Amino acid sequence: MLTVWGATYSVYSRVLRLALLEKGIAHDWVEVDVFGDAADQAAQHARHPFGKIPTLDHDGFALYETGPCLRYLEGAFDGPALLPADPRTRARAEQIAAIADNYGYSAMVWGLFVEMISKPRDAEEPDQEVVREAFAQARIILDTIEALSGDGPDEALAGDAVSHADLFLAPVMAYFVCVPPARAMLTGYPKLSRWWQAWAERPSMTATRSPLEGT
Ligand SMILES: N[C@@H](CCC(=O)N[C@@H](CS)C(=O)NCC(=O)O)C(=O)O
Repeated sequence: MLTVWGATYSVYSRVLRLALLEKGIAHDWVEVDVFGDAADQAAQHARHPFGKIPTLDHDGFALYETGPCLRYLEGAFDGPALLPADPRTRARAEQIAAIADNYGYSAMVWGLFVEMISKPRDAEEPDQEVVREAFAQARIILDTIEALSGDGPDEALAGDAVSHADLFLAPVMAYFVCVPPARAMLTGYPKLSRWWQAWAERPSMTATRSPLEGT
């Protein structure tokens, strides 16, 4: 029995859900709102000392932090491999995943989507300094991933098949492209543009669409 606690608006929850869907792993999904609901926040703190989502429980084995959760699924379940076998290709996949995790989430989601889409939606002014810095970071991230990505199929940034690289970047990119100048920036990156076209229509992505996108 596998249970996952997360939110449909959450980037990291979506990364984990993409892995579950891509591997075809049956699970129970429990929606928790760690930003707006005090009871959910308290309950999530009991599962995760920092109160973050997602968390999982597999037959009594409790785990948090998205990277380790994905690596656990890789070892504990059947289904398509989401990490390449070749050590260098695997390292590349994990490197791109780490770039999306460590730099992409803060710049492309918080620095651009939240500042330029969420805040104006809530009648708040974006912080122009944060936006300027986030665009500069996004440029580095896109330059770097375009250069690191291989020449495999459109949906795979590393190797010949979908990997953790794609799973970590796709939910970040889904928010990034909601920002019109960010979407325009993406057109300057041929591999990443083809990759995003493939991922935007991928069944695991359309099944996990965030309620905050496209409104
Ligand atoms: N390092 C964590 C990051 C998870 C994370 O930041 N999740 C966000 C939602 S996408 C969250 O729970 N934020 C709530 C908060 O910061 O209070 C992981 O890999 O799972």
